[in-house]
Amino acid sequence: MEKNSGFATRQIHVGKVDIPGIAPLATPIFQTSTFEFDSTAQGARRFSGEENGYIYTRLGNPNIAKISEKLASLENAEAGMAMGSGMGAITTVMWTALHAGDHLLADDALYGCTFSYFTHGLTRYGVEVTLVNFEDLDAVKAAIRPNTKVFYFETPTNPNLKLIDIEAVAKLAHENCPDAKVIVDNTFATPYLQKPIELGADVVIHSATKYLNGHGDVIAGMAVGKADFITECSMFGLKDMTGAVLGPFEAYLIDRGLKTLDIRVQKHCDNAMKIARFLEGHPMVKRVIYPGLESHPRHELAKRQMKNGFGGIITFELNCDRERSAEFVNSLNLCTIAVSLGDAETLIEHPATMTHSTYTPEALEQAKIGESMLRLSVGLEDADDIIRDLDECLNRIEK
Ligand code: LCS
Repeated sequence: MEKNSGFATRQIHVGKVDIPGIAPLATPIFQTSTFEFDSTAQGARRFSGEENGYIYTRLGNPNIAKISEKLASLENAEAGMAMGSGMGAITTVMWTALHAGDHLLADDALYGCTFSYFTHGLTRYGVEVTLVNFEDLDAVKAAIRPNTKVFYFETPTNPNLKLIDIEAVAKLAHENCPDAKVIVDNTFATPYLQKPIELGADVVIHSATKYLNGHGDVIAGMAVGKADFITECSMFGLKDMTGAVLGPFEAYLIDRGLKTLDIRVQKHCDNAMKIARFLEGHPMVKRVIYPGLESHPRHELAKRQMKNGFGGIITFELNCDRERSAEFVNSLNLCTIAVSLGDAETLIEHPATMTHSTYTPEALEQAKIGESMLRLSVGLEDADDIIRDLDECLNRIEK
């Protein structure tokens, strides 16, 4: 494969594992916990790093190495790694980047368990944590401390689809804190829509459970960045701190999912655009948040920062009380009530009582995560069928 191959070619071909004498098209699953050494001397050489080669699956495995190299290529990063969940990726990276006494500055709208890990977890180990609205660069600047070591945010944010200007935050962070890391959770956008490393971020994190795998059958996490830092995350953060290793079978499924990432995400975006417009025009809908709509407060940033489309997630609020809003959700047929996102099936959930139930009412208010917001992860079904389901159930509660 040529070095300058396009995205689609790379999502299929990067990281090919050669097995002399067999040459299978698909990479077999290396379902093994450990690897044989031909002698004690070879074992010692592998452990000391004198000789390359596999040792033990927590330290490396061909299926995991393949998807790590592939995602690094798709994100235009030097190196990548995979972990047993998105939370495993976040904890591994943060426990590598931060020490007691350091300060973490993060956006206030985060996936609920990330919020909980930062505010209840890291603070127990002497890390100072401040959450501010990263849309407001003056607020970010004012919150910087001499010990700020990590700037962390999602964009678009879960669940309220706030957009953070990656380039502007990275510039501000690096100018004011030269040794701090800018870490972006790119789960909602995927590298097909947005490449934070090209915009100045140091590390990109994914819940690979979502679009990267795309089929709702795997829990996984990934991270990419500079080779030195990813090696430290791998050989200290993952190996010694979290042990959040990904299984070879899960890595195989992610490799398979990645082969169709661009066409899946494109269809999620096309469907979401149609559905967002439908919702915006329905009298029972009070507000629709979707980066592709002109009504999104940062639509211009979305056009600049996200390529090919605006993602598959729509957040909306209805013109009714919580009880009728729940009635609407409960009556849906095609749309399934479930957390997670980025799957072939359209999923709907209520963030305030589900994915973001870790937030206090005050923190929800600060992060502008409305108690009545519904989050729709638009699937790959026919957009007209999803719209029909939403329309029938909206009309039913309107009466
Ligand atoms: N980052 C983001 C932006 C997420 O949405 C999630 C999970 C994670 C990290 C953690 O990844 P995991 O450990 O689950 O692989 N988000 C979920 C959600 O919104 N619904 O269910 C899970």
